[in-house]
Amino acid sequence: MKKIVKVQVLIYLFIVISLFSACQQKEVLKKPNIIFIMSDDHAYQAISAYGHGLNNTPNIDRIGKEGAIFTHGYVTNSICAPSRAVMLTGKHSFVNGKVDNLQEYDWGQDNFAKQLQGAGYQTAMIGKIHINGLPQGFDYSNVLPGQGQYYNPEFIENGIEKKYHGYCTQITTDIAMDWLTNKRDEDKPFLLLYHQKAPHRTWMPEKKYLKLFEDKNFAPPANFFDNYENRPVAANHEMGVFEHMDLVYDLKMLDEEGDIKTKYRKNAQYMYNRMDSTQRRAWDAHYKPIIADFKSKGLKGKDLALWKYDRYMKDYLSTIQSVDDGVGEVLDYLDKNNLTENTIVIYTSDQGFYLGEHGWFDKRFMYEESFRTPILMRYPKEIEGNTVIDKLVQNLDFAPTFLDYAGVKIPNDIQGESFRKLVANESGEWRDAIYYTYYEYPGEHNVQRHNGIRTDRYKLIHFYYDSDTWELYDMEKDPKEMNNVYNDPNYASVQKDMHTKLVELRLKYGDSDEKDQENLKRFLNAKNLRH
Ligand code: SGN
Ligand code: CA
Repeated sequence: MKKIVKVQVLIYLFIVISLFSACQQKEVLKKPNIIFIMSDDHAYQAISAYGHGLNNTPNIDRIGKEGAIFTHGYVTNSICAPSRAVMLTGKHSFVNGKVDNLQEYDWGQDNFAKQLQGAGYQTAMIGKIHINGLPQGFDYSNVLPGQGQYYNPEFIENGIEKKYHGYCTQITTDIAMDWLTNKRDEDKPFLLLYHQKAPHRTWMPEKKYLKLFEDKNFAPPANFFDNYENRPVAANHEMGVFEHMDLVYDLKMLDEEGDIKTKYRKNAQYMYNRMDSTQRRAWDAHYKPIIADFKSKGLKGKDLALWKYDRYMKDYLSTIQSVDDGVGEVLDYLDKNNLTENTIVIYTSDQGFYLGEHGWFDKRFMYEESFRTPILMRYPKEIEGNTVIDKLVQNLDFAPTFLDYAGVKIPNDIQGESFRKLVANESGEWRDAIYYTYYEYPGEHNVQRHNGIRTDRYKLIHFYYDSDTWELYDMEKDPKEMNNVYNDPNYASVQKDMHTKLVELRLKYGDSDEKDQENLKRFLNAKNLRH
């Protein structure tokens, strides 16, 4: 008798435990999946949902239409690897240590993927990460080494290098689709980082889009011929479409005769040589007539500047079309597999980019076009279609936002804030200013070290190192930042308030001149090691 009771109790216990773990399993499964799409150097001006009229990106736009679009999304440090480190850790560069593209990133530190893994998520990192070492926090990784290549790229799959044949953007999408279709564990919520190399320099289009913009003529923005009055640091740039964009390397004028001799011709030849004969045939069929036409014209001065701008836009925007196609494939997959409802999809870039504003390409400066970054987000369960978020959000906020949705406690040392309440249209407090730092100087494109803050209305920038220059902009009256009012007596009180806020934010985030000196030393060391 006693024995029977014992067995009954055991069976009862077994049932309770099984039910409990089944419930837990269900709870875990209810957690939203997350697809975090990031491209490299994708200017918000080149997403049709932002309304600049340059191109059409129906799939990226769809994310915002069925969810939210952020009009004031910013980075904390407008350069690739640091931006990714901020995104992973939710901490400013001077806290996570990856202050520039050169220094090593410590994968041993915490990141949101590790946290989600711990909470039962299956995690994958696919595409460009631009951080050395095996990505940690991911069950599967297949990433480009460094900047990666547009044609026939190498990838590192779980630590092992492989060469792929084809076009990088499509390959990255194929790997992501393969992971979703064949490697995904349907009993777990998932986190997928699907990160494109495009539209990074040197903007090499996919065969099918080589001619996409050939009938269009792109006129540059109104401040293309900026004279940098009152902005001496900006005047020292090395990122001019006219002065610094390489005809052969950037603009594909690799003539067979070798008449066009430029600084980076060799690099262009290397990238051309990577293509197979079929790829080269398509490439040549497109560019050879353009090269011949260009050589026959002998353009100079303003005409040459306008020609360069037009070619830049044609190539840059073509590479984006392939990125948009990939987004479409992923969204379709979610629809077909009944995953749309429970999956958060974010589209963003590692920073913004200049499309001729101030005469530039590249990024780095705290001026709006590179400080700002596109953010679109869909999560049908909590976000209504066509939501517009105009609050100041930063890439610092991704990590805590994802943890918030996954029901994971946000660690106290994370510096960003979850924007879940913003997109759910809930009222409540939100920050009124954001902090920015940039360090990579002396370096490519010659952008001085600087930091600063932005509020809704104003922006204060401090350039330091071998200059000590302050700039203040009234973003309402001067959205293109052409008029530095730092010394304008009418802005004396604004200037004072902004200084106070800058001190407050530096204190809040733990930045200081001492930290800066340390970072400078480490940067110069890393630079020496490279040379
Ligand atoms: C490369 C580019 C630069 C670019 C940096 C950083 N030159 O060095 O134009 O600013 O990357 O870009 S290139 O000759 O290699 O194309 S980042 O996105 O990786 O930060
Ligand atoms: Ca970038």
